[in-house]
Amino acid sequence: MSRIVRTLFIIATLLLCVQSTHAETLLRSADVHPRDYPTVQSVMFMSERLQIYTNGELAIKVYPSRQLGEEQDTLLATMFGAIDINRVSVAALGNIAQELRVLALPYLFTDVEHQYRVLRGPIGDDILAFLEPHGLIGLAFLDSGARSFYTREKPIRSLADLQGLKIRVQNTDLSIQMMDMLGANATPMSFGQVYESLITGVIDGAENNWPSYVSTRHFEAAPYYTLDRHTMIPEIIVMSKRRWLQLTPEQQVAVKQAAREASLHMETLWNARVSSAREKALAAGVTVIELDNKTNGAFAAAVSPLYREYKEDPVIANILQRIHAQRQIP
Ligand code: BDP
Repeated sequence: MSRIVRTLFIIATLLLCVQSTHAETLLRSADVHPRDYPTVQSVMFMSERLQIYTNGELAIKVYPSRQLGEEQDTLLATMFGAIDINRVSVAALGNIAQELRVLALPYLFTDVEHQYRVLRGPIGDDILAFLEPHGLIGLAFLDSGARSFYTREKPIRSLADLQGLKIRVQNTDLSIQMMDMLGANATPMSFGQVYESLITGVIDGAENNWPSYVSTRHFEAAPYYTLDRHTMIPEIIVMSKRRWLQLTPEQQVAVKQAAREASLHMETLWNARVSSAREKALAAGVTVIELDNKTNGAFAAAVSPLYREYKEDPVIANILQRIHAQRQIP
């Protein structure tokens, strides 16, 4: 089924459901991850808070495991108003609101504290606001750790090892450009296709964080995990602006508050999941490779031209400058 047909199908199905249920109290939320994954658990937590704050007027039903489709498809449906809430990777949103690509730039954050200072403060709020002209309300960011490479046949210990490897990337221009600069052969595809592509050898590797690497069982097919941590692209909870405008001002406040609390709760869920995912992978015999400073430096240097290019956009240049100013605790 083509992407457009699939999206129209989702929209039609959901619009039918809207008529037959008490949709004003039940917000539908999409996620590609399974029920026990921290992002799904975090939106479920948001639902609990929301029910409390609205005296049961609003609740969220999460559809996990790509039940409503891949991220790009469900995002379109969210913009149309057929899906109310969506938890996606910020990378997927960079295709819709260009300004958000800034958060997908490699080696942007020095550590997770730097990322929290940016995302939980005024810079984060300004970035969320870029979504509104595109029919989406940015509610909150969620942890997603760092993305690193994993490969099927041989470990990546240096840039030389990466040359010419077919690496699955998220479907964005930025990730394709980044792989080109690193010398890999970028192969964009949706998240749901990666496992089979690894098993069949259509790709040599992919890149993701610990929890995704393990929950998708990619580690079974690609047992070499190189912790180069090239990006720290956060997750995000967005809401359809069409549905948002149907809420009362009090309900809007409650939705934002519940999302903010879900975002803080996610930190605990995330850290626990990173540890358990790592243990599971190690127990299964995954080889973990840490790069030395020199090799890390070579990776970062290879992708640094991206910054020159992105800084040509004055809006992105300004956000970048503000993000860099948060490297040290102000
Ligand atoms: C995971 C994100 C998910 C993305 C996926 C991907 O949580 O939203 O769809 O990466 O690589 O880390 O597509």
